[in-house]
Amino acid sequence: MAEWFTEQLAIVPGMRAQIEVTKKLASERSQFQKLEVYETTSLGRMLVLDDVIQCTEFDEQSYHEMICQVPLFAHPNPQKVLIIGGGDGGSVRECLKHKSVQEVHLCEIDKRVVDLCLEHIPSMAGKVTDPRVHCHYEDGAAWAKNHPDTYDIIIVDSSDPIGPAEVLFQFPFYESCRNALKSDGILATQAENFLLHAKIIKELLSFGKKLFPISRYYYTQVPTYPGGMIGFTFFSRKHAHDELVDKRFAESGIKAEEFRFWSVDFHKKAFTLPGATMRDFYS
Ligand code: SPM
Repeated sequence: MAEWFTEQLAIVPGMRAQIEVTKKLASERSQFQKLEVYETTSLGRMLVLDDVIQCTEFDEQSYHEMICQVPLFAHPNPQKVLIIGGGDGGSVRECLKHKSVQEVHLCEIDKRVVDLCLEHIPSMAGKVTDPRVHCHYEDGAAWAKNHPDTYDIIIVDSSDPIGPAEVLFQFPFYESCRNALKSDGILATQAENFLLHAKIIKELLSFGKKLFPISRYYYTQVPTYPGGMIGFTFFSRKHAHDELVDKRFAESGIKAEEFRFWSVDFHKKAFTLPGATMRDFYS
């Protein structure tokens, strides 16, 4: 019998979202957080961590394609990628679309996220067992700090800045990520909703400005997140987001049909924000 899952927005008091669910496929508490997987009425399977919707099969591609493909197509030759968080495997799947990528290091603090998603949402997690993927069940902040000058791309595929992910929204972590990148490396991070969380985003952009020559914010639509959209920081040591994308896509051998959301055009336009937000973030 159908029931409603409700997400109460911790950082926006008085706002909530509801999704109708038909079955609870998994529910447990790990050392780090509460984990749940649901079958929904019309949005496929859904992963929920600490009562916050992380992804549904309906629109997870929008989030994962955009957090991964934008830095990957902005880089001249991405070979070694670090994903911090991302235990659901959606970002791993996206990185492996690139033949140039030789190694993906998935640093997820909670192994149970990976296990549950492999079992219940294989459309998203199935590529985690690929031989190019190396799983490290460790603290991502410590991992970045201990691996200087190592990665072409770092993707911080985190939950919200409450609970285990809080440290991933603080300056020392961004400094470690900058140092863990090679000299032309790119960092993309989950960076919330530009209308609901402008204060958090401005703080992240201020970290970026101190550490990187290129510091930008872009976004995409995810209807199943309260607010309907989510954004990302794009911090680059050398190349701008739109400098190489046409050439890189043309030469990648990847077909446009492999993406539901990402395209060269969408990549470029995702950085365009409303006028007031542009002034607020960049002036
Ligand atoms: N691999 C997918 C992980 C998704 N992580 C981001 C989840 C953000 C959910 N909340 C967004 C809106 C409320 N702050």
